[in-house]
Amino acid sequence: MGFFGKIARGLTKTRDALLKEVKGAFGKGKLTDAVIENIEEKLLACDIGMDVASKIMETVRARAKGQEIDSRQLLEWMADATRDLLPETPAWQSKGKPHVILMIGVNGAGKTTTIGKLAHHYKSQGKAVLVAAGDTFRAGAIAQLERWADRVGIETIKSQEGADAASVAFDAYAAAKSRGIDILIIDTAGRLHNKTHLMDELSKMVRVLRKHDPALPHECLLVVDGNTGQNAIQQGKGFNAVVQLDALVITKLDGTAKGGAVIPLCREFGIPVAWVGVGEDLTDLIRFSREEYVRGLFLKDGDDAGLIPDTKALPDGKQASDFYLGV
Ligand SMILES: Nc1nc2c(ncn2[C@@H]2O[C@H](COP(=O)(O)OP(=O)(O)OP(=O)(O)O)[C@@H](O)[C@H]2O)c(=O)[nH]1
Ligand SMILES: [Mg+2]
Repeated sequence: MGFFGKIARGLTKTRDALLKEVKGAFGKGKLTDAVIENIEEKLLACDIGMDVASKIMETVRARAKGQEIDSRQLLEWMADATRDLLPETPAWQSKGKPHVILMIGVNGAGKTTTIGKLAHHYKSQGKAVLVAAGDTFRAGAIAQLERWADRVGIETIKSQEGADAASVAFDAYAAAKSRGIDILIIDTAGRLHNKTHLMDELSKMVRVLRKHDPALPHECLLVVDGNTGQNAIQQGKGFNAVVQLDALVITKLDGTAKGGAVIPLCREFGIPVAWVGVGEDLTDLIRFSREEYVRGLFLKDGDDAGLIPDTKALPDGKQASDFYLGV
Protein backbone atom coordinates (compact mmCIF):
# COMPACT_ATOMS: atom_id res chain seq x y z
CA MET A 1 0.00 0.00 0.00
CA GLY A 2 1.19 3.53 -0.65
CA PHE A 3 1.54 6.24 1.90
CA PHE A 4 -2.16 6.86 2.23
CA GLY A 5 -3.86 4.48 4.61
CA LYS A 6 -7.53 3.69 5.03
CA ILE A 7 -8.32 6.66 7.26
CA ALA A 8 -7.02 9.04 4.63
CA ARG A 9 -9.08 7.26 1.98
CA GLY A 10 -12.13 7.49 4.20
CA LEU A 11 -11.53 11.23 4.36
CA THR A 12 -11.68 11.70 0.59
CA LYS A 13 -14.99 13.59 0.54
CA THR A 14 -13.97 15.77 3.46
CA ARG A 15 -10.56 16.52 1.97
CA ASP A 16 -11.94 17.26 -1.50
CA ALA A 17 -14.38 19.79 -0.04
CA LEU A 18 -11.73 21.37 2.12
CA LEU A 19 -8.92 21.61 -0.43
CA LYS A 20 -11.24 23.06 -3.05
CA GLU A 21 -12.16 25.87 -0.67
CA VAL A 22 -8.71 26.53 0.72
CA LYS A 23 -6.92 26.43 -2.64
CA GLY A 24 -9.62 28.64 -4.12
CA ALA A 25 -8.96 31.17 -1.39
CA PHE A 26 -5.16 31.15 -1.43
CA GLY A 27 -2.46 30.40 -3.97
CA LYS A 28 0.65 32.25 -2.86
CA GLY A 29 1.52 35.39 -0.94
CA LYS A 30 1.51 36.85 2.53
CA LEU A 31 -0.99 35.72 5.09
CA THR A 32 -2.62 39.07 5.72
CA ASP A 33 -5.44 39.37 8.24
CA ALA A 34 -7.97 39.30 5.44
CA VAL A 35 -6.45 36.13 3.97
CA ILE A 36 -6.33 34.44 7.38
CA GLU A 37 -9.94 35.30 8.03
CA ASN A 38 -10.96 34.05 4.63
CA ILE A 39 -9.18 30.71 5.05
CA GLU A 40 -10.62 30.37 8.54
CA GLU A 41 -14.07 30.56 7.00
CA LYS A 42 -13.18 28.08 4.26
CA LEU A 43 -12.08 25.63 6.92
CA LEU A 44 -15.65 25.48 8.12
CA ALA A 45 -16.47 23.51 4.95
CA CYS A 46 -15.42 20.32 6.72
CA ASP A 47 -17.41 21.06 9.89
CA ILE A 48 -14.31 21.72 11.93
CA GLY A 49 -16.03 24.48 13.90
CA MET A 50 -15.10 28.12 14.37
CA ASP A 51 -13.10 27.61 17.53
CA VAL A 52 -10.81 24.99 16.02
CA ALA A 53 -10.56 26.90 12.72
CA SER A 54 -9.32 30.04 14.50
CA LYS A 55 -6.89 28.08 16.66
CA ILE A 56 -5.37 26.47 13.55
CA MET A 57 -5.03 29.81 11.78
CA GLU A 58 -3.59 31.54 14.85
CA THR A 59 -0.79 28.97 14.91
CA VAL A 60 -0.23 29.25 11.16
CA ARG A 61 -0.12 33.05 11.35
CA ALA A 62 2.51 32.94 14.10
CA ARG A 63 4.58 30.48 12.09
CA ALA A 64 4.39 32.48 8.85
CA LYS A 65 5.72 35.64 10.52
CA GLY A 66 4.69 37.74 7.56
CA GLN A 67 6.73 35.78 4.98
CA GLU A 68 5.43 34.79 1.57
CA ILE A 69 4.27 31.20 1.34
CA ASP A 70 2.41 29.02 -1.13
CA SER A 71 -0.65 26.89 -0.59
CA ARG A 72 1.45 23.75 -0.24
CA GLN A 73 3.28 25.27 2.71
CA LEU A 74 0.06 26.59 4.12
CA LEU A 75 -1.58 23.16 4.08
CA GLU A 76 1.41 21.54 5.70
CA TRP A 77 1.34 24.07 8.50
CA MET A 78 -2.38 23.64 8.89
CA ALA A 79 -1.86 19.90 9.28
CA ASP A 80 0.82 20.51 11.91
CA ALA A 81 -1.37 22.93 13.85
CA THR A 82 -4.34 20.56 13.73
CA ARG A 83 -2.33 17.62 15.03
CA ASP A 84 -1.61 19.54 18.22
CA LEU A 85 -5.32 20.11 18.82
CA LEU A 86 -6.15 16.40 18.90
CA PRO A 87 -5.60 13.99 21.77
CA GLU A 88 -3.37 11.05 20.93
CA THR A 89 -5.18 7.71 20.74
CA PRO A 90 -3.44 5.31 23.13
CA ALA A 91 -2.55 1.80 22.02
CA TRP A 92 -5.36 -0.57 22.96
CA GLN A 93 -4.88 -2.45 26.20
CA SER A 94 -6.91 -5.16 27.84
CA LYS A 95 -8.15 -4.09 31.25
CA GLY A 96 -9.61 -7.34 32.50
CA LYS A 97 -10.65 -10.84 31.63
CA PRO A 98 -13.09 -10.42 30.14
CA HIS A 99 -12.36 -6.90 28.96
CA VAL A 100 -15.82 -5.36 28.65
CA ILE A 101 -16.78 -2.91 25.91
CA LEU A 102 -20.14 -1.13 25.99
CA MET A 103 -21.33 0.41 22.73
CA ILE A 104 -23.70 3.35 22.99
CA GLY A 105 -25.13 5.97 20.68
CA VAL A 106 -28.23 7.28 18.94
CA ASN A 107 -30.34 5.20 16.55
CA GLY A 108 -28.59 4.05 13.42
CA ALA A 109 -25.17 5.42 14.41
CA GLY A 110 -23.50 2.12 13.51
CA LYS A 111 -23.19 0.40 16.91
CA THR A 112 -24.12 -3.12 15.85
CA THR A 113 -22.08 -2.99 12.65
CA THR A 114 -19.07 -1.72 14.59
CA ILE A 115 -19.48 -4.58 17.07
CA GLY A 116 -19.25 -7.05 14.16
CA LYS A 117 -16.09 -5.34 12.91
CA LEU A 118 -14.54 -5.09 16.38
CA ALA A 119 -15.28 -8.73 17.14
CA HIS A 120 -13.65 -9.67 13.85
CA HIS A 121 -10.61 -7.53 14.68
CA TYR A 122 -10.06 -9.08 18.11
CA LYS A 123 -10.80 -12.60 16.94
CA SER A 124 -8.21 -12.23 14.19
CA GLN A 125 -5.75 -11.39 16.95
CA GLY A 126 -6.47 -14.76 18.48
CA LYS A 127 -8.71 -13.50 21.27
CA ALA A 128 -11.85 -15.26 22.49
CA VAL A 129 -14.72 -12.86 21.86
CA LEU A 130 -18.36 -12.91 22.95
CA VAL A 131 -21.10 -10.43 22.08
CA ALA A 132 -24.20 -9.63 24.10
CA ALA A 133 -27.51 -8.57 22.58
CA GLY A 134 -28.26 -5.68 24.89
CA ASP A 135 -30.61 -4.10 22.34
CA THR A 136 -33.80 -5.78 23.49
CA PHE A 137 -35.85 -2.81 22.31
CA ARG A 138 -35.80 -2.66 18.51
CA ALA A 139 -37.46 -5.46 16.59
CA GLY A 140 -34.87 -7.50 14.73
CA ALA A 141 -31.92 -6.10 16.67
CA ILE A 142 -31.00 -9.41 18.31
CA ALA A 143 -31.10 -11.27 15.00
CA GLN A 144 -28.98 -8.55 13.38
CA LEU A 145 -26.27 -8.96 16.01
CA GLU A 146 -26.44 -12.73 15.68
CA ARG A 147 -25.87 -12.47 11.93
CA TRP A 148 -22.69 -10.49 12.56
CA ALA A 149 -21.58 -12.96 15.23
CA ASP A 150 -22.18 -15.85 12.81
CA ARG A 151 -20.07 -14.17 10.16
CA VAL A 152 -17.27 -13.68 12.65
CA GLY A 153 -17.72 -17.18 14.06
CA ILE A 154 -18.45 -16.28 17.67
CA GLU A 155 -21.36 -16.72 20.06
CA THR A 156 -24.07 -14.29 21.10
CA ILE A 157 -25.51 -14.05 24.59
CA LYS A 158 -29.14 -13.03 24.26
CA SER A 159 -32.58 -12.95 25.81
CA GLN A 160 -35.97 -12.19 24.27
CA GLU A 161 -37.05 -8.95 22.69
CA GLY A 162 -38.50 -6.75 25.43
CA ALA A 163 -36.33 -8.34 28.13
CA ASP A 164 -34.40 -6.23 30.62
CA ALA A 165 -31.22 -5.01 28.91
CA ALA A 166 -29.39 -4.71 32.22
CA SER A 167 -29.94 -8.40 33.01
CA VAL A 168 -28.66 -9.38 29.58
CA ALA A 169 -25.47 -7.43 30.31
CA PHE A 170 -25.19 -8.94 33.79
CA ASP A 171 -25.68 -12.50 32.55
CA ALA A 172 -23.35 -11.98 29.60
CA TYR A 173 -20.54 -10.95 31.95
CA ALA A 174 -21.07 -14.03 34.10
CA ALA A 175 -21.08 -16.25 30.99
CA ALA A 176 -17.95 -14.59 29.60
CA LYS A 177 -16.16 -14.95 32.93
CA SER A 178 -16.97 -18.61 33.32
CA ARG A 179 -15.97 -19.41 29.72
CA GLY A 180 -12.62 -17.64 29.99
CA ILE A 181 -13.54 -15.10 27.31
CA ASP A 182 -11.05 -12.30 26.58
CA ILE A 183 -13.40 -9.67 25.23
CA LEU A 184 -17.09 -9.12 25.78
CA ILE A 185 -18.80 -6.51 23.59
CA ILE A 186 -22.26 -5.38 24.65
CA ASP A 187 -24.71 -3.92 22.14
CA THR A 188 -27.32 -1.42 23.31
CA ALA A 189 -30.45 0.00 21.76
CA GLY A 190 -30.12 3.25 19.86
CA ARG A 191 -31.51 6.07 21.96
CA LEU A 192 -31.88 9.78 21.67
CA HIS A 193 -29.91 11.54 24.35
CA ASN A 194 -33.02 13.41 25.52
CA LYS A 195 -35.23 10.34 26.07
CA THR A 196 -35.09 10.06 29.85
CA HIS A 197 -36.41 6.52 30.29
CA LEU A 198 -33.96 5.11 27.74
CA MET A 199 -31.07 7.01 29.31
CA ASP A 200 -32.14 5.61 32.69
CA GLU A 201 -31.99 2.13 31.18
CA LEU A 202 -28.42 2.82 30.11
CA SER A 203 -27.30 3.93 33.55
CA LYS A 204 -29.00 0.85 34.98
CA MET A 205 -26.95 -1.35 32.62
CA VAL A 206 -23.77 0.23 33.95
CA ARG A 207 -24.93 0.01 37.58
CA VAL A 208 -25.81 -3.66 37.24
CA LEU A 209 -22.54 -4.51 35.46
CA ARG A 210 -20.69 -2.87 38.34
CA LYS A 211 -22.15 -5.41 40.73
CA HIS A 212 -19.68 -7.79 39.12
CA ASP A 213 -16.79 -5.34 39.18
CA PRO A 214 -16.79 -1.58 39.88
CA ALA A 215 -14.31 -1.07 37.01
CA LEU A 216 -16.96 -2.11 34.43
CA PRO A 217 -17.36 -1.35 31.64
CA HIS A 218 -13.68 -1.06 30.81
CA GLU A 219 -14.46 0.84 27.65
CA CYS A 220 -17.57 2.83 26.99
CA LEU A 221 -17.53 3.78 23.32
CA LEU A 222 -19.84 6.48 22.01
CA VAL A 223 -20.61 5.65 18.40
CA VAL A 224 -21.22 8.71 16.25
CA ASP A 225 -22.35 8.79 12.63
CA GLY A 226 -19.77 10.91 10.78
CA ASN A 227 -22.58 12.60 8.84
CA THR A 228 -23.86 14.15 12.06
CA GLY A 229 -20.81 16.39 12.22
CA GLN A 230 -20.72 18.84 15.08
CA ASN A 231 -24.34 18.15 16.00
CA ALA A 232 -22.96 15.07 17.68
CA ILE A 233 -21.68 17.34 20.45
CA GLN A 234 -25.23 17.66 21.76
CA GLN A 235 -25.69 13.88 21.61
CA GLY A 236 -22.43 13.34 23.41
CA LYS A 237 -23.40 15.72 26.20
CA GLY A 238 -26.58 13.75 26.86
CA PHE A 239 -24.70 10.45 27.05
CA ASN A 240 -21.84 11.91 29.04
CA ALA A 241 -24.32 12.98 31.69
CA VAL A 242 -25.31 9.38 32.48
CA VAL A 243 -22.25 7.27 31.66
CA GLN A 244 -18.56 8.00 31.57
CA LEU A 245 -17.39 8.04 27.96
CA ASP A 246 -13.95 6.61 27.26
CA ALA A 247 -13.57 7.16 23.54
CA LEU A 248 -15.44 7.87 20.32
CA VAL A 249 -16.08 5.71 17.31
CA ILE A 250 -16.76 7.74 14.17
CA THR A 251 -18.63 5.67 11.58
CA LYS A 252 -19.42 6.34 7.93
CA LEU A 253 -16.43 8.60 7.54
CA ASP A 254 -16.33 7.32 3.98
CA GLY A 255 -19.64 8.97 3.11
CA THR A 256 -19.30 12.39 4.65
CA ALA A 257 -17.64 15.74 3.99
CA LYS A 258 -17.94 16.57 7.69
CA GLY A 259 -14.88 14.64 8.81
CA GLY A 260 -13.39 17.73 10.45
CA ALA A 261 -15.95 17.51 13.26
CA VAL A 262 -13.77 14.84 14.85
CA ILE A 263 -11.61 17.61 16.33
CA PRO A 264 -14.26 19.68 18.16
CA LEU A 265 -15.87 16.44 19.34
CA CYS A 266 -12.68 15.16 20.95
CA ARG A 267 -11.98 18.54 22.47
CA GLU A 268 -15.46 18.92 23.91
CA PHE A 269 -15.30 15.64 25.81
CA GLY A 270 -11.56 15.41 26.34
CA ILE A 271 -11.52 11.88 24.90
CA PRO A 272 -9.79 10.40 21.87
CA VAL A 273 -11.26 8.70 18.84
CA ALA A 274 -10.63 4.98 19.23
CA TRP A 275 -11.88 3.75 15.87
CA VAL A 276 -13.24 5.00 12.58
CA GLY A 277 -15.62 3.13 10.31
CA VAL A 278 -14.90 3.55 6.62
CA GLY A 279 -17.33 1.11 5.02
CA GLU A 280 -19.77 -1.72 5.62
CA ASP A 281 -17.39 -4.67 5.49
CA LEU A 282 -15.95 -6.55 8.44
CA THR A 283 -12.52 -5.09 7.81
CA ASP A 284 -13.67 -1.48 7.39
CA LEU A 285 -12.77 -0.43 10.92
CA ILE A 286 -9.50 1.34 11.54
CA ARG A 287 -7.71 2.20 14.74
CA PHE A 288 -7.59 5.99 14.77
CA SER A 289 -4.25 7.64 14.22
CA ARG A 290 -3.94 11.36 14.80
CA GLU A 291 -1.06 11.56 12.36
CA GLU A 292 -2.86 9.80 9.56
CA TYR A 293 -6.00 11.77 10.21
CA VAL A 294 -4.39 15.20 9.86
CA ARG A 295 -2.49 14.14 6.76
CA GLY A 296 -5.64 12.74 5.25
CA LEU A 297 -7.49 15.95 5.98
CA PHE A 298 -5.09 18.40 4.37
CA LEU A 299 -2.68 16.53 2.13
CA LYS A 300 -3.67 14.93 -1.12
CA ASP A 301 -2.63 11.47 -2.22
CA GLY A 302 -0.45 11.19 -5.33
CA ASP A 303 -1.93 9.80 -8.51
CA ASP A 304 0.05 6.65 -8.04
CA ALA A 305 -0.03 5.79 -4.37
CA GLY A 306 2.20 2.78 -5.00
CA LEU A 307 5.10 5.05 -5.89
CA ILE A 308 4.85 7.13 -2.78
CA PRO A 309 7.57 6.35 -0.30
CA ASP A 310 6.77 5.27 3.20
CA THR A 311 7.44 8.10 5.68
CA LYS A 312 10.16 6.10 7.34
CA ALA A 313 11.91 5.68 4.00
CA LEU A 314 11.98 9.39 3.18
CA PRO A 315 15.36 10.93 2.37
CA ASP A 316 16.81 13.22 5.05
CA GLY A 317 15.27 16.63 5.13
CA LYS A 318 12.30 15.59 3.00
CA GLN A 319 8.75 15.64 4.18
CA ALA A 320 6.21 13.16 2.92
CA SER A 321 4.18 16.03 1.54
CA ASP A 322 7.09 17.10 -0.70
CA PHE A 323 6.15 14.17 -2.87
CA TYR A 324 2.44 14.38 -3.27
CA LEU A 325 0.79 17.46 -1.90
CA GLY A 326 -1.98 18.03 -4.33
CA VAL A 327 -1.15 21.66 -4.92
N1 LIG B 1 -20.67 3.39 4.74
C1 LIG B 1 -20.71 2.99 6.01
N2 LIG B 1 -21.85 2.52 6.53
C2 LIG B 1 -21.87 2.12 7.82
C3 LIG B 1 -20.71 2.22 8.65
N3 LIG B 1 -21.05 1.78 9.89
C4 LIG B 1 -22.35 1.42 9.83
N4 LIG B 1 -22.86 1.63 8.60
C5 LIG B 1 -24.24 1.40 8.13
O1 LIG B 1 -25.13 2.15 8.95
C6 LIG B 1 -26.38 1.49 9.07
C7 LIG B 1 -26.77 1.41 10.56
O2 LIG B 1 -25.86 0.56 11.21
P1 LIG B 1 -26.21 -0.23 12.55
O3 LIG B 1 -24.97 -0.90 12.96
O4 LIG B 1 -27.43 -1.04 12.41
O5 LIG B 1 -26.50 0.99 13.53
P2 LIG B 1 -26.98 0.92 15.06
O6 LIG B 1 -26.37 2.06 15.76
O7 LIG B 1 -26.74 -0.42 15.61
O8 LIG B 1 -28.55 1.18 14.86
P3 LIG B 1 -29.71 0.92 15.96
O9 LIG B 1 -29.45 -0.40 16.57
O10 LIG B 1 -30.97 0.97 15.16
O11 LIG B 1 -29.63 2.05 16.92
C8 LIG B 1 -26.20 0.14 8.43
O12 LIG B 1 -26.78 0.20 7.14
C9 LIG B 1 -24.70 -0.03 8.33
O13 LIG B 1 -24.31 -0.83 7.24
C10 LIG B 1 -19.50 2.76 8.06
O14 LIG B 1 -18.45 2.90 8.70
N5 LIG B 1 -19.56 3.13 6.76
MG1 LIG C 1 -27.98 -1.72 16.59
